[in-house]
Formats: sequence, structure tokens, C-alpha cells
Amino acid sequence: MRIDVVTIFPEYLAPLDVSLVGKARAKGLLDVRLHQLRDQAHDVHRTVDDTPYGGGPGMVMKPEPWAAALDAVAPPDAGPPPRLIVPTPSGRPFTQQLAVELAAEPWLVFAPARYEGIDRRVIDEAGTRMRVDEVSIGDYVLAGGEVAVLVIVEAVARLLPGVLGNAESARDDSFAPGAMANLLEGPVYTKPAVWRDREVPSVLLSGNHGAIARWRRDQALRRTAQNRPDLLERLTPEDVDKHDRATLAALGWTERDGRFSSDGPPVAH
Ligand code: 6GU
Repeated sequence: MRIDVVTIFPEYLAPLDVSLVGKARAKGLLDVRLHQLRDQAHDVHRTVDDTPYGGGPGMVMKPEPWAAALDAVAPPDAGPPPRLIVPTPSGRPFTQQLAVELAAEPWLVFAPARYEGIDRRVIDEAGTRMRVDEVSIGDYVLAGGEVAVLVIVEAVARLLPGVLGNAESARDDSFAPGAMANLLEGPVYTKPAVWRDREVPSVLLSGNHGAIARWRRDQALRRTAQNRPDLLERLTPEDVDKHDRATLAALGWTERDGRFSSDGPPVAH
């Protein structure tokens, strides 16, 4: 996969040299190219922003440098265009489903901006030539889109064939489509079996794989009830078995008309 990032802070993307993404690049599985937006601003100050029409606080990124940068990265009428990702808190939510979709693309271009954003005409015009997605990584405001690029690239890169060591590692992810029907993953343990007087749950040492799977499922239900009750509200009756129902009932969750809801305060554990 090829990824181009156009930014006024290419140095902010230095983490792309490290760890999983860095190794994917070294292995040739990922071709990441960073571009300085200011290289496309030709006045003496290399200006990339200006005051907003209509007034208001902050600055807006000018259209000409962005258009020149995007045309240089992906010349119009030069083969299949990339998919353009514009990180913005006003975008659609970034989810594991979107990460899976992006991981199937041969070429992504990222256009991270400062918070007030890029002149709308750049995005509208790019949309006449390529698929454009404005994407938010959560309900909070960052100073710029570069960190969102890091988040999205890491989530996508680990899905590329050959990037993860263990082929199974991505399958059981909390938000992998179909994994545990979107429950959070439960706690994990490693050696030693006793540490500071704390024992690993004995079922994990039992060798009883059915009991272990059941225990993990109960822990997933418990943690999801605690941290993400919205995910339990999306469960359907087909997602749960008899034992799940009992676990959920013990947590104060029961089914009515095909939907689960909490009928009381969460049970402490
Ligand atoms: Cl993609 N950009 C900025 N600036 N803030 C954000 C965001 C993106 N997603 C959540 N907050």
C-alpha cells in the first residue's frame, strides 16, 4: 500500500518510522511519503493560511497550496486516483470497519489541516476526481489532523497482509467485524502464576478450553457492561447464548423485544 501525507508538520509524523508501521515500511509492505505543504506556497513567507470569509476566529488554509500539493502527489488524469482522507473533528467516525475498508485500498492520501480547516472548495474539487472521506477519530478536538493520521495509518497498517507476526492477532480484536459480536476483550495474564500475592484466575491454568472460552466470554460481557454499555444495547438475541443471558442478567441486563437494556445499577465485581 502507498500512503502520501501532505502537512505543514512532516516532523510530527516521525513515529511512522517506529515499531509496527516502521517495520511494515522496512519490509516494503507500506510505502509512506511525506510532503511539506509549504513547498507549494510561493510567497516569501510561504503562507498557507488566511482569515475566514464571513469573519470568526482562527485561520483557514488557502486553496492554492493544497490544490498544488494534491495535484503534485496525484496528478489529474494519471491513472487510478488515490482515496483522499481529510482528518477533521467534523468528519464521520473512524471505526474498525473503516480501517478494514481502507486496508483494501492500494493508495491513500492524507490531508491533515489545522482545526479551522481547509477552504471547502479544495475538498469539493478533489471529490470530482477521487473518493474523499472526512474522518474524525473521536469526540474531542485536537490542534491539527497529524495525530489522527498516525492513528488511522497504524490501524490500517496492522491489517495489511504480512504486517502482524501472528496471522490470528487481528481476528479477535474487540472491534473486528464479527469478533465476539463487538464485545470488549477481557483481561489477559502471563507468568508468573502468582505475583505480589495475586493469582492468575485458576480457570486459565486448568487446560479446559471450553471453560476458558466461557470465562473469557463472561469477562468480555462484564467489561463491556462496565465500559461500553452502548455496545450491549446493540446486541441482538442471535448474538447471545443461554449462558450469556445468565451472565448479562447477573450484570443487570435483560432482553425486551429483542434488545438488551440495563434494569438496574451495574453489579460490582
Ligand atoms: Cl481528525 N482532527 C482534529 N483536529 N481533531 C480531531 C479529529 C481530527 N478527530 C477528533 N478530533
